Amino acid sequence: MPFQLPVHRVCVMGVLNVTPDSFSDGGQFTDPEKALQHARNMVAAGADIIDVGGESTRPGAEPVDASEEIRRVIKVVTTLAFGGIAVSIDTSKPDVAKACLEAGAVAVNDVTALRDDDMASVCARAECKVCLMHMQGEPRTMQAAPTYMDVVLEVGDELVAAAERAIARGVKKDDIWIDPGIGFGKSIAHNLQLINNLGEIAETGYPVLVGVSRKSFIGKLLGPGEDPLPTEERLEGSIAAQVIAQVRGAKIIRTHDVEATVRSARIASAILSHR
Ligand code: HH2
Repeated sequence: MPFQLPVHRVCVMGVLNVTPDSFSDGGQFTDPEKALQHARNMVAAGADIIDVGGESTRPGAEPVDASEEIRRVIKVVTTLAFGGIAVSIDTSKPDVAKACLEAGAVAVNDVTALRDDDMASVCARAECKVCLMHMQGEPRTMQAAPTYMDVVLEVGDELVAAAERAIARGVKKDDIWIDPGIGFGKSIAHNLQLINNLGEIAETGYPVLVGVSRKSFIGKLLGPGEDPLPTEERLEGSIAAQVIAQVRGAKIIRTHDVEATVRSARIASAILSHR
């Protein structure tokens, strides 16, 4: 069954990292049974789709090869998909995407916006949803000195160009989501500008996905002092950022904290529906 976004509310994407080193939940779900239980809990709390990741993208993370990434994710993807849960695979590697789509995943979430040429044909063949995320540089070095003349304009233009490249390679326009890539080659000010001006990116017509959950700009803004607030204390900050993103037109919210996200999104929607 092709995955469809809900019509009258935002779509909530629950994050499931089966990695040893993800920035906020690394090592918690490397045991497939624990991962499956966590995914089921997120669905029970209202997640529409589960984003399974087998390689951390945090700055400085060790890259893994495709066979190790497949080994990490495949049992979880297969079991969830077989159980009727919509699964997205968070990968930049065509072999990983292909294995997971064959196992029943309905979406590919690529933080490199299909930089690898083979990704587009894998996605086109599967007719899955494809999330194209913006990143300046690559994870190892992206936070060194992110530079833009006009971050909102440049990110929007580059995402539209990535979407057009994907369409030229056979991906259907209706299957594309775009994502400004909060924290991926962005300073704190860039992140804040992107969230506050998300409407300009939403105007492109592609559904916009936003991932702010527990990200470092929230920790740094909340301090105390020079020390960032730890990841497990970033819920309120994440919700504030998500609600602004929703008000500005985000259609999909990627989150580690599904229940709080679903509840806050419902209240935001209720308010927004009373002009
Ligand atoms: N953020 C992360 C990973 N994948 N995909 C999209 N589309 N948008 C995002 O903002 C995004 C993403 C980073 O978060 P997480 O998966 O929790 O961490 P890690 O990359 O360390 O596994």
